[in-house]
Amino acid sequence: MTDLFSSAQNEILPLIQNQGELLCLPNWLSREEQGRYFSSFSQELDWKTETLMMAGKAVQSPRLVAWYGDPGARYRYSGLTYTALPWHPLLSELRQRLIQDFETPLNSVLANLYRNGKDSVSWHADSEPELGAEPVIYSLSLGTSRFFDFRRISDHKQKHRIELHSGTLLIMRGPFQHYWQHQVPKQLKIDEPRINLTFRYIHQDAAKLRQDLGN
Ligand SMILES: O=C(O)CCC(=O)C(=O)O
Repeated sequence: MTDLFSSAQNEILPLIQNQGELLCLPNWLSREEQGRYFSSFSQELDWKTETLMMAGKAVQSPRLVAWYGDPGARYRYSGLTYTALPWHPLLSELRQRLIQDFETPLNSVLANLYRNGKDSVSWHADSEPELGAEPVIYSLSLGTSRFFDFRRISDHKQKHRIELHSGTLLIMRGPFQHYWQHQVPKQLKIDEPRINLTFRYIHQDAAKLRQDLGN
């Protein structure tokens, strides 16, 4: 496992050419902004445990989630359909900033709350059909630092680790989700919380079709 960002903490790094790009922008938010957003989101978002289907069994996710977006934004994940809540004003503010900075359409955000190091998200790719062929995911970290691992789908030995600090914006784009899975592993010594916001563009027609087909 290599730490790809150890030598260049303040640069934008296109890491994996031809297999998607992972760009890391440390300090995308100032310290004051990080504190303000973290405290509002931890208190004001509608945090819930997610029920995931694993090998035919319903299990509770080891983190809390909240899903916000434009009216009608639906997302199907692990056998369940989520309907977005109306935008929280500060999520909307961040979305506008991303749209302006990156000239990209965004209509929803999945928020994750890792209450401490026992919370995690296991290996997956953000490859649901409603995200489109080459989704661009804008992933913003707030609160305590956590590891973010990614590995090649066709060869799990090709595995890398970066550490995401508060205020960092990570962008996954191009065919990244086709070639790589990612996870936030448990870090049992950590007691502090972290919030992650993944802003996305959901193609509504694909989401509706999938819901109608029940898959
Ligand atoms: O918390 C993170 O940095 C990643 C979250 C994630 O993988 C997801 O929401 O799909």
